[in-house]
Amino acid sequence: MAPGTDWEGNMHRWIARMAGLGGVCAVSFALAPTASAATKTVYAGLPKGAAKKVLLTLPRAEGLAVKGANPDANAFTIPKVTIHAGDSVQWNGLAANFHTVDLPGASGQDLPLFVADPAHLIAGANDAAGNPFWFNGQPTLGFDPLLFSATGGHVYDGSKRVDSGLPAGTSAKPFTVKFTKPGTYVYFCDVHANMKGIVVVRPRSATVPSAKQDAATLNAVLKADIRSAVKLTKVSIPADTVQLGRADGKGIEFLKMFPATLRVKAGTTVTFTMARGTREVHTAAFGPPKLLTALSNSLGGPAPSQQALFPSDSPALGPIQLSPTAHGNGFVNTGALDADSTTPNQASSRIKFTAPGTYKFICLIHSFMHGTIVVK
Ligand SMILES: [Cu+2]
Repeated sequence: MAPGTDWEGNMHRWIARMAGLGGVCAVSFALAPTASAATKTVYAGLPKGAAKKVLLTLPRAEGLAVKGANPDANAFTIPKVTIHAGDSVQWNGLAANFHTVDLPGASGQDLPLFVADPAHLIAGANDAAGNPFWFNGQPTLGFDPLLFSATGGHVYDGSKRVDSGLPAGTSAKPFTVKFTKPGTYVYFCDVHANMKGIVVVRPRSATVPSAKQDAATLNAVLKADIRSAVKLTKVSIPADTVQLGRADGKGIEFLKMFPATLRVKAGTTVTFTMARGTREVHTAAFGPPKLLTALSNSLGGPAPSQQALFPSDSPALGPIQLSPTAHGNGFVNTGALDADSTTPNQASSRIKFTAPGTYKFICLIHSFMHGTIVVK
């Protein structure tokens, strides 16, 4: 996700605060370098500098269609790195771009970002009209507590999980892991679905790419990213549809509503859909701006509002109905949407606009993503 994402900023601040309150001292690991041990760098997201600048100027170059699109890469750049046994990999950009490194050990599975807690069922969640929301009685959704600190240390042989945890503070240090045993190791980002990378560890006698070769690989990846972003500017959206962001399926994403303004006739059902292959989670939420801000802010803390994460109306009942008096104050929410088959979230949601008016909405996870439905 792009730096400046509200949710990420809030999470950073909150995790940093937790670390402070817990009295956890920062321990600096001085990995004693042996004579021949080397460290290679992998970027989580795009490296600072030239490539990022090109991506960030893309909307201007490609015209108004993607103005303010917040292009981003939910990918490890470079995706596959080859080292000698005994060498280390250093991941940069975890804090700046809000990613984790999860080397899953024998499990082979990454950790979920959200977990449902069946020991705590939702109770007392009412709308502005005083009516209970349909999701009362469901398990409470929250961030996976396993991700609030790093686990497993800084040495990996494929047997036991090593996880950076969520980055604490935007100045968090790079995460470095030493690989002791030859093998091919797949690792994940716990925040973004399908964001993964590979570390190939070769015996010391084998050859591995030189620094120059790695630099050429990085350059090629960045060029491909930019080509892909240019292609994404040309995607067209079906009628009566809002797409929450654009994605190439390989990590390049635009964080904007497409279109930002949609005009429909009263009685139209609009589909709010995630882009195919997106690694993000978004919502489309309508209602009083103060309420939406409060809901959005709650996602940066230890007790995310269930009203922010769940659909405002049971998906079993068909399209959500929106009028200025829905739920007492015009609130409706698609709830968390994603394109990840391993979560219970839907990839799209339908909202029927029954009364003329101008309806503004935001993504509660990325509150800089906003749009308007004008109903005639
Ligand atoms: Cu990520």
